[in-house]
Amino acid sequence: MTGTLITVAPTGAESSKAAVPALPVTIDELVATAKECEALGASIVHVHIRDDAGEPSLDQGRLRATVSALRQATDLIIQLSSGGAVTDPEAARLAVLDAGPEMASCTMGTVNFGDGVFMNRWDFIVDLHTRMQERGIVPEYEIFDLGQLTTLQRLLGKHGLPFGGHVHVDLVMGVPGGMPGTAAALVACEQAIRDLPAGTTFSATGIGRSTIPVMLASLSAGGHLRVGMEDTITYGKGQPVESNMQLVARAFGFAQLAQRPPLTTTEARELLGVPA
Ligand code: KMH
Ligand code: ZN
Repeated sequence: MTGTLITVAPTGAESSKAAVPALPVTIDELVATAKECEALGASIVHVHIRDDAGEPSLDQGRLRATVSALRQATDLIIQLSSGGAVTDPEAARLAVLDAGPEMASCTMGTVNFGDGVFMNRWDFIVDLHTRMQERGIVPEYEIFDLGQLTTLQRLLGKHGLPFGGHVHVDLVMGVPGGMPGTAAALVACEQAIRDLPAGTTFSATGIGRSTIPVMLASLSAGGHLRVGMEDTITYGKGQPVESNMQLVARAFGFAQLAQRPPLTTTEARELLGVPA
């Protein structure tokens, strides 16, 4: 087994700064967080941005400024979210690719998302995948439910491999409306991933209290880790997360225990087919 890819997802689109004061929402906060998480073993940063009021945003100028600031300050692989918030229109989500990230997320289907609906029509998925192929952006295929792996198989069969040729998926488990964050569900996904192109890799994240079971199951099954305050704002019972660094440090410790130490950013680029 290889070492462990650690992705940090520091902000997301769901929590408010008022409710979670430690959430990084400004560019300066995001860059400071990214630098510290890189030093602790993260190799990818999954980015959602906020506006001046701290609300989720897909503003093109701010996306570009964020990519540039992260690139200057870190060697992390910059992965922009094309998922945004459940209220974001498709055109704005497609335009995220114009900001020039190395990677972007690409969700494989519609899913109930708490009280909302995270819409991902087939034609929209094809559009995202094709534009990423054309622009040299490596996708991370986001999987919220088992059947979305079948959709990915169909996508690759009809529209070809992603830029770089390597397929990497992220299992987002425990969203109310999606698959549960359990070892059993993770193993079912790992079995289905065997039907994808040889060498396909996966990472996994468990929302809320499923974060630890999913981390342990993923490491055991040969998968990688995504952690961060996008997914987890409670460190343990009655204990709010203090910072993204606290979550990356825990993931680092688990990876060491599993004898799969974190990959460097250079190793992560090699694994994922992201140009240096
Ligand atoms: N915020 C969710 C609605 C992604 O980043 O691509 C979608 C999401 C997935 O977080
Ligand atoms: Zn996201």
